[in-house]
Amino acid sequence: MKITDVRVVVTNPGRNFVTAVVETDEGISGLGDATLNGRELSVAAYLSEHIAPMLRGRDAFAIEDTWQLMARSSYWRRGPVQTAAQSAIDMALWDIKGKALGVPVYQLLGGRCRTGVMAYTHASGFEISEALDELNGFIEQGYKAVRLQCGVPGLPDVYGVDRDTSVQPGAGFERPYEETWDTSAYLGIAPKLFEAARDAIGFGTHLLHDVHHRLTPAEAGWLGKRLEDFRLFWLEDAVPSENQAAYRIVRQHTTTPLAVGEVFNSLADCELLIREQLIDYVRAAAVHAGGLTGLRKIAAFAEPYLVRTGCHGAADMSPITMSAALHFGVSTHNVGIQERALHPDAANEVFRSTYTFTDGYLDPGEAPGLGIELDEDLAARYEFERSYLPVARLRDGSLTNW
Ligand code: GCO
Ligand code: MG
Repeated sequence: MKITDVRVVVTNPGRNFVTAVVETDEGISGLGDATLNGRELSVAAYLSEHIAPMLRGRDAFAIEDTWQLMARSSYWRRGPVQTAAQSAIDMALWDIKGKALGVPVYQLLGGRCRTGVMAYTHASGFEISEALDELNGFIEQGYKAVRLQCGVPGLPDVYGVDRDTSVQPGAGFERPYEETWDTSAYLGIAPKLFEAARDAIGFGTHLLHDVHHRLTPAEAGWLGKRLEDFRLFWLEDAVPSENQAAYRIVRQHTTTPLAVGEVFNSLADCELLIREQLIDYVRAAAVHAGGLTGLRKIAAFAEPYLVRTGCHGAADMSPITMSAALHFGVSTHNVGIQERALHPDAANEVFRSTYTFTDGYLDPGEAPGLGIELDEDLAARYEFERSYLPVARLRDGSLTNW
């Protein structure tokens, strides 16, 4: 079976998504997610200008070889744009192979080794009481794990709080929206949030928390230590991970489990973190870490170091990435958890999926391939809208990580 074309579909059913549609001479096509939030069109151009011409005429079943070709032929390897394009093609080729052989992709990855993938979703509120109300609502819906965020006194906007995360942040802004960040105020409130949560719900539900790359190693060690008694499932992105060795400091100071990696593009980004067992969960996602092939390489490396996966599952990746994560999730032994943020209804109409959520666990379903259908006519009705993620400034006006 030969690849005849790679088409790129850009659509905005509530938020922007970029999809690669790989076509073959046997009439089977495959779908891959190429969405890079805030820089979407760079990947669309990379795919149509640089990847599509190279792939026409190639064997659609040669997934590993095509993956290597995309990585090595770029010479300037890795990076989010190149990797998102590579990831989309990789997912689409797994989708094609599953459809051609009449099996769900998880069968190609080794078959089931668990009955479902535990999901976590996001509860938040500016006030701790509001966050706890949301938390209780998700527990009633069956969630076994919930990420919990609350407002920071004195700050009008805080990452992860009271935003409808299904819609595009910053949509309609000509420039990135600017927030203010205050580490000291945050460190004052975060332990209170988890103390209140454990008082309210006990220890029957896993709690997670995302610091979103904001702290120094010493601050992160302090926070992790303060949170130990509340037994978090994980503390995410406590410090920026460009300096992987910085996690040695965090690790020395706390036994709170650590998760990193939604921005990783390759094993090289987390090799030291995993090899020195500085983290407990790697957050790499199929769309940004080389597709299913890239994700599997990271997971296989992590397994003997007892590092598990917890793939990024924010709403800014399309349902194709979620489906890929679930095929990976039921067939890969060291999968720990899967993030689940709901997509807007319009996105679920454009991308019709077969995955299900039952009593806290996600399942990819039994449809051949990835189990996603793209309604291209409907997609064409939702035009791309340029938007930016926010940025943050400290009180002295200098930029910091958002
Ligand atoms: C998460 C992430 C997201 C990111 C977003 C950026 O843990 O889900 O931190 O909320 O901010 O994916 O595009
Ligand atoms: Mg995160």
